[in-house]
Amino acid sequence: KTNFDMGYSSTDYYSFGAADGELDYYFFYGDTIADIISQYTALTGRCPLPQLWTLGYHQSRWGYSSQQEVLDLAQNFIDNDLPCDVIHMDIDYMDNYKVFTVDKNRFPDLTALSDILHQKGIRLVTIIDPGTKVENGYHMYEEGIKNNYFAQTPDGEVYENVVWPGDSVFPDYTSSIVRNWWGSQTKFLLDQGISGIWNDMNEPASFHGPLPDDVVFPGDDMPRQHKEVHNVFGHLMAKATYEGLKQRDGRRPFVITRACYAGTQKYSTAWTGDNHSIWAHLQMAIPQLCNLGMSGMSFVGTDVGGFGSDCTKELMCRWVEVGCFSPLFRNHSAIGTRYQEPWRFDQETVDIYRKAAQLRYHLIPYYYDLFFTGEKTGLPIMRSLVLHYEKDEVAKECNTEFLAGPNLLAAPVVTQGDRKKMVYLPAGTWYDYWTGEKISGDQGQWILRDAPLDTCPLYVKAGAVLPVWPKQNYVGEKDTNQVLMLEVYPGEGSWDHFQDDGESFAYRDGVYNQYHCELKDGKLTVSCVHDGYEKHYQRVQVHCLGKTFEAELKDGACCVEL
Ligand code: MIG
Repeated sequence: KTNFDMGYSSTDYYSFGAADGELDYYFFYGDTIADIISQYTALTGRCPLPQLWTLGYHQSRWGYSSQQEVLDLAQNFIDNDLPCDVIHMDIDYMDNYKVFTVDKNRFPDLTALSDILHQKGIRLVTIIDPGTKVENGYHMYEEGIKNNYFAQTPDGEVYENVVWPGDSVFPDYTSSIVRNWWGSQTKFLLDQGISGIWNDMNEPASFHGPLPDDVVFPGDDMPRQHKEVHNVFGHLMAKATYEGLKQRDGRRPFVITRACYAGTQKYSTAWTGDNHSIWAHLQMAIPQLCNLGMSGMSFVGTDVGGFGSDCTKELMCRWVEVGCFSPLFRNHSAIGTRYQEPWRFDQETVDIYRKAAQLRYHLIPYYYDLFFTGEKTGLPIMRSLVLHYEKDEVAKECNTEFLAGPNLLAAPVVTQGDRKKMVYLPAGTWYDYWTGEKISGDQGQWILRDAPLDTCPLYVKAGAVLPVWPKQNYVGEKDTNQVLMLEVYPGEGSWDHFQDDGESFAYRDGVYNQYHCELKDGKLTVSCVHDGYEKHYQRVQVHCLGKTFEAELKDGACCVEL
């Protein structure tokens, strides 16, 4: 049990401590915030490159509860010309909330469902909770009981609490044997075409009060009490899931978890849990996600639109304008609340939603590059201004805007009723993404920008080279390996763009191409500095403030005069 007192008892000092046992201290020294993040993630691990499709749009709700409902949902995205890569299935797909089972009445043929969706470019992710139903004849319960896989009372009985399935037991993920067993269950879902796993309730949550401190996790002959295990329970469940998927599927696993700890970035993405459809929670999303990023968790998102309470049209539009920049882009809402698919509001909402989602798909190659380099540096995708402008006093306090990588600055409206936004631009030259207007300043400056409901003010740094995609409604809809599309903003700068198969671990053995782009003296040069992947771009298409330039790539290189 740990406590942090950050200026509560006194503004003169911070303190932290833990009950029982000794603390291990690690000190990081560096000149910049980026240095410190790099060192911290060298110790705790870095977010691995995800599969490309995971950067697309995810639609979720508790609870889509029949095969037909999921099919209709997918069709609505297609009919509304809205991009979508993933549909998440919440607890209602399970038979009586029993993990690694499917309710045959509601989902008579999950394999057929995922096949049909795959043809439309849509994948399924299913939820899994740790709480395992107490029921004789249920394979998870029986195997776990036979092998002592569950947490115990101090007297050595199996510990029970109540969660969704009713009386439930809790797997001991501190044991490598239990993690392997749990991981092996992913086969059941993979065999039915499931593309990723969503881990929920892994604090662990329980309905009849929290697990007592003295519940025992036997481990690999290393019994520990709940009070010692609690903080890493979700982390270890994510690890079990990641490794299970990796062994069986081979591709880069997609896991999303609610509970995590230092280092969970190695195994899983995370969402920020049960927020509400209120403006305060949209406002909070920005510092929350930026702080997670600074703590090594790069691949994170909020429930877009808010989980609890009823979302309004205006809030939905503003939330998607933040969500489209968050690394994990998922709309999710709770049972009993207003439905939150964009067409549940009105046509204007659908159009605004489409604009934001299309922008996201446009920028996926830029995001993918950020993940590619992030695996080496530990730097997050979504960044507080202070990460790049440390000496800027306004940047230190700025929670109403954020950077996506080093070159994009998003200043979304997060206040009800506002149709203008006070935007802070740090020193330097910026371009308005929507109008191309150039704004320069030797010092940071505040500007007032019109921000009608369909517009998230967005700025690009001078010298930026942004790799982009043509319009796609799902990742892989078009062949994007022929033409390298770049959006370029006058100035000096460079960018490294990566091309690989977007799903396997082969990039770790050098199976990727790296194109170094250099922008200087009105010229853009592109050169392939690592040639390891069989597909190569044939041409480069450069967009620069309304003008388009095309060039052939010869031996992976070209030079474009702008
Ligand atoms: O007790 O699975 O945070 O995303 O929809 C609620 C149902 C359990 C909590 C998760 C939420 C999910 C819900 N779960």
